Amino acid sequence: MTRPTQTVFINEYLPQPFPPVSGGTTPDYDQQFVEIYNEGTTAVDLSGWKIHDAKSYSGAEAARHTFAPGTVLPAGKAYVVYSGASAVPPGAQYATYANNNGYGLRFDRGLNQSGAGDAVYLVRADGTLQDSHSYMTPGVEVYQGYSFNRSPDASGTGSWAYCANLFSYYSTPGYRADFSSF
Ligand SMILES: [Ca+2]
Repeated sequence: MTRPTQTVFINEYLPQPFPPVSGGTTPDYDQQFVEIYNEGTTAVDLSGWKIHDAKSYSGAEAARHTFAPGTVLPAGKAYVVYSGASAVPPGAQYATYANNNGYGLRFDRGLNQSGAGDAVYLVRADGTLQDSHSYMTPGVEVYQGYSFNRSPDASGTGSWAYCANLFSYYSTPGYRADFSSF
C-alpha cells in the first residue's frame, strides 16, 4: 500500500498469545503486541499516532493505544506496544503497553477458535491510515502463540506470513524474525 510515511509499517503482531508459563488454558492477553518498524534512514516522530483493532477503528471504542508525546522511532529500529504492562521486558528501550486505561489491545479470537477475526491498524497523528492487516478474511487463521509477520521480515513491501514460518520462532517482539537485534 502507499503509506503517508513510506518507511514506517506494522512488521509483526500477535493476536492470540500462549497461556502464561504458570499454566492454565487462558491466553496471557498482556502478551498481545504490535511491532512497528522504521526501515528508513531518518527517525520518525510517532507522537500522537494510534493503534486500533477493528472495533476501535470503527469508532465504537477509544483507540487501543496512542503514542505518547516525544515517542521517536529511530531509523532501523522497532517499537513494540504490548497489551499489558506485565509483558513489557524490563529495560526495553523501545517498548510500552497500551495506554487505554488497562483495556489492552483487544484483538479478537481467530476464525479457527470459534470467534470472529480482527484487524490491526496504524494511524498517524493527522488521522490518516498508515498501515493495516486483517485476519477477518476466511482462510487467514489465527493459531495460539503464532504472530503474523512481514515476509520478508522488516520489509515494508513484504507480504504476510506466520513468524514461525520464517525462522522457526513463534514470535519475536523487539527482535528480527531470526531473533537478532534491530
Ligand atoms: Ca519481530
